[in-house]
Amino acid sequence: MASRLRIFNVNQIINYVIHKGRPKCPVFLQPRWRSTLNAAVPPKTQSNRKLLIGAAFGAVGIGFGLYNYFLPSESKQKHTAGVALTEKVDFTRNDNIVDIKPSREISGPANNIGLDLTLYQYQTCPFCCKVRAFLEFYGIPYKIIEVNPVMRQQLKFSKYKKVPILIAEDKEASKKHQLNDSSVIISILGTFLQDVPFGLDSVLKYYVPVAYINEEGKEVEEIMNKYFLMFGDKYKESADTYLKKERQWRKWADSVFVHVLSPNIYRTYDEALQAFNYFSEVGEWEKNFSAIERLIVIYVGATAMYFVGRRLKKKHALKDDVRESLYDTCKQWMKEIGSQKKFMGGDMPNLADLAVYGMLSSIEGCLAFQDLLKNTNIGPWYYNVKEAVVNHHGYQKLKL
Ligand SMILES: N[C@@H](CCC(=O)N[C@@H](CS)C(=O)NCC(=O)O)C(=O)O
Repeated sequence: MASRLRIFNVNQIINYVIHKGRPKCPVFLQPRWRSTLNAAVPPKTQSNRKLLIGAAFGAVGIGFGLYNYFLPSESKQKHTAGVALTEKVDFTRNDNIVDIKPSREISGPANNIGLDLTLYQYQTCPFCCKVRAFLEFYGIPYKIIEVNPVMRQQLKFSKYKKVPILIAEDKEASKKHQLNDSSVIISILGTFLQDVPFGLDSVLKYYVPVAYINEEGKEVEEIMNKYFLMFGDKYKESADTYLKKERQWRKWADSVFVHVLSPNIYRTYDEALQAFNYFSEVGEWEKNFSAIERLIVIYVGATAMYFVGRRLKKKHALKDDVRESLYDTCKQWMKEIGSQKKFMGGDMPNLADLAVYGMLSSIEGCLAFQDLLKNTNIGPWYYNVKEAVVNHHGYQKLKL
């Protein structure tokens, strides 16, 4: 399954090279929060791009400069104290989406849910892998638009500039909804699949983003119940503990688990290079970049990420040997499942299983993954989830 990876921080590297480097992936790098409430960043010109590629060569020699570049500039974009809550009506509707030829189409048995889905993604982004695991598990057909991480022209229609983005076209209502953020996408679709006739419009009303100024004085926008499935009157109190645990571990995947991946795949310079060559292969960079761009991204990327990986190790207080932290985190996950159950969800993977599996699948081709299989007992669980995903076991659960 060589197809799973282009990765997280590749985007920062590429953006450093091409766009004078704004940190882009909050998972692996501390972000400078870019408000989704404000206008999009203006596109850069081709000549800028070439100049910057030239400049990037210099960056190879000054790896530390690059490393420093990724350091957050917390002082920027501060607001005065105070909290502003806003609610938006029809907030997901986007009529600016341009029809682009999909990179590929994924088929599945759940083809009668009344939605036409298009996933904007990077093949090896762990958040995108997570959404794909969910869709595949339920056998939901969808189209993929592979975003070019250099130019990102496919995201021009959107103010939100991260992936994954899912465009859900409600065929009956002829409306296109833009769903941002992997966990939000999964919760919305998860709720929708409980009761398809209820309609997507009705489900969206439960996931209203609020904009507010956080304690650091920054403007942020959030969907407060992003880990919740909204069951309405189908809610059974007996399921309370189970659901709470599912939510908790989905959140753990986003806020803990994902952070051990990056320092592990960039642990040494050789590993970083191996990872980047792997991303290049599975992300088909030969198609997306010129030969020189590809080499820059691989070598600048590997160099930079080696240093970034060290910084992230510190930031997330990982052990001196980061493999140990990877093993510990996975052991913690396996301990939570226990020896009696096949999955956290019991006989079937639940959303937490899918989240952890999806993210882990993003490093399947890296040395760190091989080491993980050798040093922990996560392998059987991982391949069981994979089997359930690939064979759309979730489809049986749907009442369509
Ligand atoms: N919380 C978001 C995080 C998404 C995210 O950080 N995506 C990164 C890729 S791993 C991204 O698109 N960064 C912007 C960029 O590369 O331009 C989610 O769960 O979807």
